[in-house]
Formats: sequence, C-alpha cells, structure tokens
Amino acid sequence: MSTVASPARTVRIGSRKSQLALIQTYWVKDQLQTHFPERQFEVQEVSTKGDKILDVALSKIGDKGLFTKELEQGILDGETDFAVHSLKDVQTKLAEGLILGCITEREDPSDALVVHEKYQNYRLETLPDGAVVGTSSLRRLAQLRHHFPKLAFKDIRGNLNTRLAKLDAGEYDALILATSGMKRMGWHDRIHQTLPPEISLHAVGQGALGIECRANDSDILSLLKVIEHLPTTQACLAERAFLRELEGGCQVPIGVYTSINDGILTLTGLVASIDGQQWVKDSVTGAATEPEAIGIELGQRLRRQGAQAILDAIIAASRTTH
Ligand code: DPM
Repeated sequence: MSTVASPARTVRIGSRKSQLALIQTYWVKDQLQTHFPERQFEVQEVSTKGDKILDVALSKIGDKGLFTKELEQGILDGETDFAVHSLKDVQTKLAEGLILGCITEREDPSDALVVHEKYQNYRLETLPDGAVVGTSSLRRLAQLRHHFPKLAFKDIRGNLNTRLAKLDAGEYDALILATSGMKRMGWHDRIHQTLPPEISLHAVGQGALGIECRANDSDILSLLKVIEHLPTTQACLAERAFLRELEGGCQVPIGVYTSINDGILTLTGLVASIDGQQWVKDSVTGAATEPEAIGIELGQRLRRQGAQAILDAIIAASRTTH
C-alpha cells in the first residue's frame, strides 16, 4: 500500500459553537475545500465570553471583542490558523499580529422584523401601542424609538434559536434581527418584513464574514484571497474606517448604509442618542478604491455635526452603570 504524503499542514479553522457560527464556518471551509481539494481543513469549536454570559445586555457587559477574544488568542497561540467571524462582531482595531485576511460576499445587510404569530397581519408601522419589541442593539433601539415612539422595547440575549423560542413563548411581540442571520439559518419564512435603510441603517459590517488570521502567515493569506469579495471588502472597509474614526465599539447607536455604482462608493452614516431624539446623519461619496478615506471623512463630518457629544454622553452613562 502506498501513501501519498500531504505536503502542506492541515488548516485549522476556529469557530464559535452557535449554529449560525458553525453554518458560516462550514460554508468557508467548503469554499476553500472546493478551491484547494488537495488541502486538509478542520474546524475547532471555541466558546467565547459572549456565548457564556447570557443574562446581561450586551451593551452593559461593555467589553471589546466579546465574541472574538478567545478565537483571536487561539490564532496567536498557533492552535488555529484563522477564525471565521460575523464581521460586525469584529472590533475595528485588531490585536497586534492579526489581520482580516479576507471579507466574503455580503448577504442582505438589512435588519428584519420577526413577529409572534398573533401579529401576522401587522407591519412594523401598524403594531399596536406598547407592543414589546426585543432587541439588545442600541442601534436598533435608537432608530426604532425615533420612528415608532409608541413601541416598547425589552432586552433580549442568547443565540438566534433561543431568541425565536422566547418570541414564540410570548415573552416578546416582535424581534428585530439581521436578515442575513435568518437567511443563513434557513429561516427565510420567518422574516416578516425587511426594514429599508430609511427606517434602520444596519451595523458596520453586517451580513459579511470577516476572516482573521496571523498577519505574517502567507500560506493562509493566499488561500483566503480566493474567497474575497471585492465590492463587499470596499464597502466594509469604508464602514469600519467610519466606526474607527468615531471610536465606536460594537455597542453604539451607529448605523450605516453603503452602495457602490460604477466604482463610486456612497457611505451613509448615522449617530443617534439611545432615546432616538438626537440624530446626526450624512453621506460621503468617493472612489471605491479609497474606501477608508471615505469612512474617515464621514466620521469627521458627523463629529463636526455633534456626533461626539452624543457618543460621549452614552459612554459616560454606561460607565456609571458598570
Ligand atoms: C452586534 C450587534 C448585534 C450582534 C449590535 C447591532 C445585535 C444584538 C441584538 C455588534 N452583534 O447590530 O447593532 O440585536 O440584540 C450578531 C448577529 C449576527 C452577527 C445577530 C443579529 C448575524 C448577522 C451578521 C449579534 N452578530 O444581528 O440579529 O452576520 O451580520
């Protein structure tokens, strides 16, 4: 019997354990396996702080890299070679020695309304006064309060499976969730309404996957290049530069929307107060080949219009509750 020696090491991929995270990770693994049939890929499941603390609102944990830190440590320690993240959960400043090796094609980045069955014939606009909407996103909260002040809001934590179970059990009348997550889980039929950008600007990076690896690992970087999606990368680099410029973490009422047409990128950004009363929104257009300059310009523009004061007040308030 002859054995064929594998010339290259097995590639180890780090993933969170939630069903959505594993669906995303196995999608990446399958793509790479198709492109590189001679290589071996294996998935290692890692539990993150964000998966363990389920009884506290995300915004109150106030920790950077809640869903990414343990995965990053695994890469730095050489236990894994790269990690697959929902890009929106990836901080704008990565740990020393790590980079985003690629960003994959974005799913629909919008937010979606999911309702309890008793509200099947309602729209977000027609939900009765005081209907209880579950979200722990300050971004969703601020925008919905702004547009629909008659609704009531309640924190919700846990993975998508847990959240839908809580909705169906009657703890909430409706939820706002990412369209992309619902679609990747195969739950298209539970999306009751997708919210247009006029109602809800999405989170920075929403709907895209970010793959994080060692900055000096040329083998892994060359593998990842084949699943990079250029327009998504340009859009997300603009969005991330905008967030970085405003020094916003993953829990701030900051929303964005990006379009690219004929090489021209338009980035719209919003900074709002949590009560939805203060509202600073603007857009910047430029060459899609210079996405970060567009993001920085938009951040500076919003700051001049009062965004910094809104964010400072939110940070000061969250410090006193920690
Ligand atoms: C971040 C936020 C949320 C997640 C904040 C925000 C939503 C929390 C909530 C940064 N991460 O969006 O303003 O609504 O209580 C998360 C989801 C996905 C990645 C789930 C979701 C899937 C979508 C994607 C949680 N992270 O937003 O419904 O891949 O972008």
